[in-house]
Amino acid sequence: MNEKNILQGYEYAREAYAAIGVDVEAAMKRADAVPVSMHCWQGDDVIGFDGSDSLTGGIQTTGNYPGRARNAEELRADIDFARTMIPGATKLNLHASYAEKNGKKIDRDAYTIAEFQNWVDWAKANGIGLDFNPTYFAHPMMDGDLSLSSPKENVRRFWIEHGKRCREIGNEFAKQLGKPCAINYWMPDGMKDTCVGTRAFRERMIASLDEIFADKSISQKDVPCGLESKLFGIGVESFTVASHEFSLGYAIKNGLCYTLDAGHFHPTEVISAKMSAVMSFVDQTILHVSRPVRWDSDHVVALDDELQKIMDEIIFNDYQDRTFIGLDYFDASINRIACWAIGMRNARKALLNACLADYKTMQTAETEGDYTKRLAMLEERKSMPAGAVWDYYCLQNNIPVGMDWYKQVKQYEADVLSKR
Ligand code: RNT
Ligand code: ZN
Repeated sequence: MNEKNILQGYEYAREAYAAIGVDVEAAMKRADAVPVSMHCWQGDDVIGFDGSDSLTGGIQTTGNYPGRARNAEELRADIDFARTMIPGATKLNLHASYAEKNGKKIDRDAYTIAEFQNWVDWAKANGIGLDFNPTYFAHPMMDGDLSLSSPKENVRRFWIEHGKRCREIGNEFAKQLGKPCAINYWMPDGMKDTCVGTRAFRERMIASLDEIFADKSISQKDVPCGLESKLFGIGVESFTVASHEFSLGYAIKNGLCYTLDAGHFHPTEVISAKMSAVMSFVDQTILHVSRPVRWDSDHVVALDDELQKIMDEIIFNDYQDRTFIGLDYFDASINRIACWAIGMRNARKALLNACLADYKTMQTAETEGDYTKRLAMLEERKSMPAGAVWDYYCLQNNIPVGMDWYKQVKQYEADVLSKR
């Protein structure tokens, strides 16, 4: 689209929003400042670089589109390129399995900042913060799909040490980058078939977590840690140790964050409906914005009603300083860099659209019991020219408008990805 048309569209949009009392410049500024954490694992099908060649833990990447990043250099180059198509405050969400061991014989229970220093240097050069995740899957020390709750003492010990190392590493990230490092603890622990000793698994999980979070010299302010719940995984269908009630309960009791993943509930449940309930009892939440299609399929985040509702909940309730927004999906059936561009742009579009809503007037109508006005405003909002504001916002930030980014992805595919 040419610049003249974008500017004309923006003029019209600015006036249309001004007519309903919305300051478009202020909305763009507010949306722009909210960080969205981009998940590194979309770029290589969640394989990582610390020795595994397949995925376990009940999660699955499907598809075999060419061009997967095979090492940290390739992944960083792909992320650099993806970021040229994504406006706004961005963080990178790293998994411990993306350690660079440089030939050193070292395992996950002993990782230090040294294995991640390249990532920190890269983040520093790009002026962005890092978030982090211990990797409790795809490793020979997993006891099937059990880690922190395994009946085997040596298995638990290994993974407890891993959990501790990750807090230490996250603390270093925060120190070196001057930005908090949110760490998400997700353990796939569970059973394919009926568990008859559920209490023991949960007690072992609690004891392990207690050890991991015992060191209070690492502050929840610099290194906010969260527990992610899950309903079930592939091959882990009947029992999940860190279920919703378990993870939320542990988080509340121990002053941790709770992590809501959009794909980790029954198909008719949505996390947008849970956010203010959870926020009533925890200081902060981590979000894994994903798109479950019939199951926890981790499809690329689309600009659908639920994504909009998630962002509305954050903005309308003023939760942006208490919510760590991250994306979590992995699609290997289409261009992986396009997956990042599409999902991240959608998250940012929904954020911008939330900031463009005249929600204060709607809230007043609601308080006054004028539900007719509330619905009328909600519906009129859907055909407001938010797209024209988005295009202008991208233009201003030197980010491709419309399908322009796709041409660049195809070029990168021809020049870089096809040669892998
Ligand atoms: C799995 C969880 C978890 C992972 C990532 C890779 O169901 O959602 O967050 O997707 O940690
Ligand atoms: Zn998740």
